[in-house]
Amino acid sequence: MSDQPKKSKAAGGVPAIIATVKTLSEETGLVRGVRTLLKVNQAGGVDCPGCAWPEPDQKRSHFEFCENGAKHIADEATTKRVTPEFFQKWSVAELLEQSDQWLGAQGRLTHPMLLRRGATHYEPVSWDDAFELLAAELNSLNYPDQAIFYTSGRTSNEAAFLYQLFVRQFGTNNLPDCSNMCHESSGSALSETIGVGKGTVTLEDFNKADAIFVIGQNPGTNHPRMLAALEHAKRNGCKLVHINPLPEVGMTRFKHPQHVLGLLGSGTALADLFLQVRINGDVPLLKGIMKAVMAREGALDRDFIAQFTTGFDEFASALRDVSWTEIVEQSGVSKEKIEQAAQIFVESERTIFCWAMGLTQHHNAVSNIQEIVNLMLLRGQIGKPGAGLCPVRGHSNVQGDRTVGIWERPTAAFLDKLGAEFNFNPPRNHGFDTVRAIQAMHDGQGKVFFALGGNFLSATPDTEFTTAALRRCRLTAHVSTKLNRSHLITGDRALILPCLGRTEIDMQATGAQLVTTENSMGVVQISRGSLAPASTELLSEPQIVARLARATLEHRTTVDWEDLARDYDKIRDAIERVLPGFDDYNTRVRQPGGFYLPNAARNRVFNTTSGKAQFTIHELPEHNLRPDQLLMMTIRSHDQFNTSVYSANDRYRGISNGRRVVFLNEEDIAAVGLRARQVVDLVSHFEGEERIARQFVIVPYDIPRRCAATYFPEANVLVPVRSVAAKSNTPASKSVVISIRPATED
Ligand SMILES: Nc1nc2c(c(=O)[nH]1)N[C@H]1C(S)=C(S)[C@@H](COP(=O)(O)OP(=O)(O)OC[C@H]3O[C@@H](n4cnc5c(=O)[nH]c(N)nc54)[C@H](O)[C@@H]3O)O[C@H]1N2
Ligand SMILES: Nc1nc2c(c(=O)[nH]1)N[C@H]1C(S)=C(S)[C@@H](COP(=O)(O)OP(=O)(O)OC[C@H]3O[C@@H](n4cnc5c(=O)[nH]c(N)nc54)[C@H](O)[C@@H]3O)O[C@H]1N2
Ligand SMILES: [Mo]
Repeated sequence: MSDQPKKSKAAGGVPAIIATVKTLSEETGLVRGVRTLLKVNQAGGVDCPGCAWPEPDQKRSHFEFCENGAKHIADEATTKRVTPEFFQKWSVAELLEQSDQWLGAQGRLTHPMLLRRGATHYEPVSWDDAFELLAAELNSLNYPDQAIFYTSGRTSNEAAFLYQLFVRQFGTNNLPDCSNMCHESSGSALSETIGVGKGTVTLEDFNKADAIFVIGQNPGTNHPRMLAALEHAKRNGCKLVHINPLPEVGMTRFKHPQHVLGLLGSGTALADLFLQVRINGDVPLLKGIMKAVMAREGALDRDFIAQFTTGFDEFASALRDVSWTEIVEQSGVSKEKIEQAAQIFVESERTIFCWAMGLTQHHNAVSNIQEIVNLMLLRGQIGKPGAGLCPVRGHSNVQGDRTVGIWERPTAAFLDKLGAEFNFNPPRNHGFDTVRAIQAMHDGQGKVFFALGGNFLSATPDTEFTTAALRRCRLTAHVSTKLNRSHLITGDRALILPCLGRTEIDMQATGAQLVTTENSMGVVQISRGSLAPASTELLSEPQIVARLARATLEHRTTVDWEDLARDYDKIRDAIERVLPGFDDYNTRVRQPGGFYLPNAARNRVFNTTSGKAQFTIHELPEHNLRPDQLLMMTIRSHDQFNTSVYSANDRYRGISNGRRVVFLNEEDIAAVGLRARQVVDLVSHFEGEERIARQFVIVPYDIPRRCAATYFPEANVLVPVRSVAAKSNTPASKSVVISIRPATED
């Protein structure tokens, strides 16, 4: 224990408040900062650009934000600027030497910039010339599928809908998005088993639940407002179970920042039971819980199983064949603890299961989630108040983007409606997802890469492979708010197209516009910025898409792009005509709190192939680690938003001034003959290939044997592009096989 870092005792509380005020005052000047924050997540205000956790339908506290939401807002509302002079001073090669943190800290992008073929520096370019250049490159392709159009999940419904319309009028379904690396596994798992690719609970259900399981998720850092919902549930007598390789601080101790004055105690111990599962030990663990549940008299909801499900008998018989020895050995959790979890599950009439990246980024990620579905079906815990499935989404509008058509595998029904509304024939072939897009660029099939937000290079796996892929493109173009590494690893030519952020006033010819987003629980709501734009040159995302579409498609298009981009109400009218559930979109979204999209599974209507909820059978995962190998997960620190790194600290885990760290169990450190704080190289192993990440510092930590943790994106070089989840094709960035060597210079 002695060598382990000193962790923070409680998440939230006074240190969180101090950190909030500090971040905001440093970045934006205190007055502008607080004014922005007071509008965050208020009805009609700005939707926090951080996570997708919902706001209460009624009774919003005046502070519906969190320490980390404040950092994300400050990151966007900063008063620092990246101007043409900045690019004149710094060559691309010099910028590449800088850290992600440094790049992000330079401020907001102010002007469209062009990197010419062979040039060392970006130079300013007019918007018209930028669109002309893009149009010329796109129109010179042999066929539309040579272009790739990526989206990150901050894009509004309006921008996303226009974007997919443009891309499909251009002639391709190559619409990879960050979701492919995020909750795609949840979507695949749930569509197959319950007929809807989304969760089935609302925030109100959290107030009614008797038990909430949080598995493979670190809400204290990534969804801090969720802790308030958990604390509230707990006060109502709800039991909380936390399943994670790490004892994440938010789940073990939490102080509600809004109760700051009453905060002299040590905070609430949120989790009643903590199961310290091994990395990727969840399938065996869930099978264990199900075995224990099945063994308890009267535990099954036989009526529900008979009326609403199919496949139970085969499922039950396969489960009987799995032994407790395998379960305990592979999950790393004792039978006694598994029995305790089963007891909580059986005693609860209303249970919610929450999960995030700890389950979705493994080879068998879809199995992980389908085992949760199996467990919940056993007791009819889907489609009733206080119970259900809750994949906790990441980016604030990643769910909405998918709803309005950002998908490389669109349904025929959607394409039919889109084609009918805009009088064209959308392409029917499925397009590239993120991993296939990287491979296509690498082998020369993808030639133009366009990104609406995000940081493709740093977010994707196999950094060196992806670098080579992007460098083979003729043109790479990014619509962005902040400078990032994807602007520096470019095709023959590159464009940076700076856009408005969500906190800013979006003024168009018909007046100030609002945009809409869909949160993790299917609520569509307004977001309206209130700050003056970071530069007068910025365009809104819908404007950028509309002008790109006009320049590229000219008179080949059936869409009045200018009309849509000058009045977003008209975009919403079109969405309403194309998609179910958006009736009276413009009216209903303006009501306080917005509106819920319909969700059949919530009403026990299961639109699967059989018309019933499906039990499924899954094998135990196999790892076959060599004695010197470990299974590594890549996770987020408390001071980053995905690839935007705010500082090198991770307060809740006791880390300061370093991100190139590898968390290891003390016994493993000794077993491989290394010591705490030693500098090492990490080597990943996949199908005979090795990848190396150099100069990581060993941190002894409370983590199961044979497991390791590093930070994303520093460790992405180790994640092989071909190492993906079955069905969802999501990179298995939480199941990386590594070995560790004393550091060498390269
Ligand atoms: N502040 C902040 N907020 C964010 C983000 C951010 O970067 N910063 N990112 C946003 C986005 S896009 C997303 S998707 C979400 C991500 O939210 P999370 O999914 O919470 O993010 P990760 O840090 O990837 O954490 C995964 C958690 O799963 C655990 N875990 C890893 N492997 C396993 C496993 O095999 N089994 C189990 N049971 N647990 C495992 C890890 O220990 C960790 O606690 O957060 C969103 N919100
Ligand atoms: N190894 C590993 N890899 C991972 C993960 C992991 O856990 N481990 N997690 C994966 C997950 S869950 C996700 S979601 C992806 C994230 O992948 P991305 O969404 O591609 O990455 P972000 O870091 O969120 O993107 C940050 C950039 O978005 C731009 N930006 C910010 N706001 C706006 C805006 O309003 N408009 C526009 N146009 N641009 C904006 C800024 O320029 C900023 O630099 O990474 C994935 N990669
Ligand atoms: Mo995500």
